[in-house]
Amino acid sequence: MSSRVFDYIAQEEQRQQTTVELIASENFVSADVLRAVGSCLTNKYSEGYPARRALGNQGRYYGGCAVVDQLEEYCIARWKEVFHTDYHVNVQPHSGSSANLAAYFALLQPGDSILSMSLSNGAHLTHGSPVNFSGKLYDMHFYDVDENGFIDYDAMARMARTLRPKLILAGASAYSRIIDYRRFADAARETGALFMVDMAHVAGLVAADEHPSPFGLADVITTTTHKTLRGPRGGLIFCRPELAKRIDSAVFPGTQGGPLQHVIAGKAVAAEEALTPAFRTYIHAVVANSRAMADEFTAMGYKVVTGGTDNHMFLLDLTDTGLTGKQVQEALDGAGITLNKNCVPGDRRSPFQTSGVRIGTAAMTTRGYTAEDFRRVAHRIDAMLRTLSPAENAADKRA
Ligand code: DSN
Repeated sequence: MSSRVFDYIAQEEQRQQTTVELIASENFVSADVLRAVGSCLTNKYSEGYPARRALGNQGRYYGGCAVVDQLEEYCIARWKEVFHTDYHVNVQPHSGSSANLAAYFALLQPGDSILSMSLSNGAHLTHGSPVNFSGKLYDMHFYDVDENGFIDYDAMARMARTLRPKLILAGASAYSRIIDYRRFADAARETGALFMVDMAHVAGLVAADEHPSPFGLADVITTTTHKTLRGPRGGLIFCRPELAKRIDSAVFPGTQGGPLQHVIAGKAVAAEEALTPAFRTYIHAVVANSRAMADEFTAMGYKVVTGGTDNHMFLLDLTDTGLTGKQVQEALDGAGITLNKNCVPGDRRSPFQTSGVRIGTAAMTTRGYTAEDFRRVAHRIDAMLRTLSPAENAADKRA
């Protein structure tokens, strides 16, 4: 037995239990999710899919899959229920990035054009970063936010008309407002593009009806399961039934081998939990807490990007303070408050420094924090920021 490894786990458990966790993409799973992910299912190989004649798949490539076949079907059925959808569901992606890779692989050829949100203003690495497979394999074009930080839907639609992209992508890692999926769907329909949504950040809100749903509008929807959905680290893909075979083939054998049945079990538990009234209450509190904290910062004179939030997170724009996001992240780390630096719209500092920080309420709401607790943390952050001196020439530094 490796006491070293279990020491590290104990240390991390202690860190998680004693810090204020404000990273917008993190959460704390239930004991049942942990139990499923730590189960004997990790021992099982099950390349392929539970045999379904309707999809023309051949079943598994290994024996002994009778139980995991039922488990995977059960997981699929629960996620359909969570999102009230008859879209096809693939529960095998190992992560959100794997889900996006498979979705592109299913729908596009290398060199095809994608219209996606600009990376510096809130999109994810897999939405076309030049250092990511998405930016290397596809012809990426980016729509942006307006001067107030809101998605510029008119400009996006104009770009779609000019570019006629093969795919329009909606979704973000650092956008605090409702995303109007209908505007994207209209642009896609008008220009003959496929429409894909990466709802990783807001999936829990969609499940609890706190954010408009992309189902019925998008051709393909990807998500992670570990953010606001509060499940294990992993991905899911939903698609219109006519795309099912392409999506399944793109996941396996296209981009992955054996699925992680222990994680699929954790995803199934998370879906069961997302179906409970308690989950709706939780997500409602996440959004209310995010609003309360953003409003408290505004009241203290800070600039919140877009002036507020509709979801589980917001961006604090530190440009006027002269502080960098990196400086603030590091100082708060030392004070037991965990968040991450983030570019803000029009940021003149590098992504290594940034002029902002991203703050999320999903994890600490799970821990039982109320709006008053989040206001108190806002004041602790303010007190810490007052002790820092503005960085000089931070725009040029690489750290
Ligand atoms: N890296 C994640 C985030 O922090 O938003 C997205 O996958």
